[in-house]
Amino acid sequence: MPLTPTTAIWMDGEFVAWDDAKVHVLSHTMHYGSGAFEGIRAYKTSRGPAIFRLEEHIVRLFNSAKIFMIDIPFTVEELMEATSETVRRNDMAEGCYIRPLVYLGYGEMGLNPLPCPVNVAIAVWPWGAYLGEDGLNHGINLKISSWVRHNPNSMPTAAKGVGMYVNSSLAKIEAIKAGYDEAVLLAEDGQVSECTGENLFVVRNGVIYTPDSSGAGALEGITQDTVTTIAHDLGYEVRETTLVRTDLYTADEAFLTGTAAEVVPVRSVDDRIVGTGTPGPLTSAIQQHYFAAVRGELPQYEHWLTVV
Ligand code: PPE
Repeated sequence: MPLTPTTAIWMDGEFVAWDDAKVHVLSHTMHYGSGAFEGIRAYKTSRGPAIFRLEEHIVRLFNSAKIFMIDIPFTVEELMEATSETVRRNDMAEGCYIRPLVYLGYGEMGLNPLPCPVNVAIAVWPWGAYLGEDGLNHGINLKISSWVRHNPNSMPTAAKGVGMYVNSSLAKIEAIKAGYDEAVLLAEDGQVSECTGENLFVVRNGVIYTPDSSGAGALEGITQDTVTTIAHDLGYEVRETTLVRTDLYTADEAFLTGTAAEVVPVRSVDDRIVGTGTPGPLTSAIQQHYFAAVRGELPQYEHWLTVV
């Protein structure tokens, strides 16, 4: 998806014009991949643009950095304020995607990241349906990847680490080249983990299941948590469990969740049509409530919004 530039990017406490937001080619993260990032969305609400679950995202950024022993030279409060300020400064009245990035900058080479300068940037841009409008409305086609999700002892799967996404990109390439929309990654033991940038849910006999975050190396998704809360509030049972690939083939419904992707129905997995091949009733109800929640239309979820 081509990027639509906005006006200013926050870099280490100052706003820099979009075209001038550059780093040196010898920045450490460019070579070795240590770094952490977040993906957040702001939505248009009746009270102006509001950032969805800002604090949870910034706290996860700090936890990711901690795992990599990167000391962020700002506080959680400072980065929350900087994020709000970036949305305000760029006039994102219609909402936007927000990308905070913690990276190791210029000045040191070699594998020891500890002496490196730590830089932080926050950029915003308008981003439509991540997996396409058609996918959002009618469902997407998934392929189980031949690439295996990280083992938690080779990569810290609880972290949203920059270099870790090479695994996701390889799986994405494979799926797209084979004519699918998105890949499902399995753990080494065959457990369903997640998609390249989304968590997975399946529905069977009215019960909703999602892989538990500890088992299969999936990121603990904030949208996964949002959707679990919404599903409970709608009276549905949600169980964290172990899933294998055939659970996806035979599910009544399946859907993906992520900040960028939002809530996306699954049409098929490895060419097996899921359910009727159209978004199922639970998927549709949850998707509808998710969009109402992020747009500030449901008072019970107001506490998740930070109006900028
Ligand atoms: N798993 C992975 C691997 C992942 O990257 C994401 C977010 C999720 C699950 C869902 O997490 P959450 O956003 O907290 O519900 N993926 C981000 C990156 C997208 C990108 O292309 O970059 C996102 O959705 O912002």
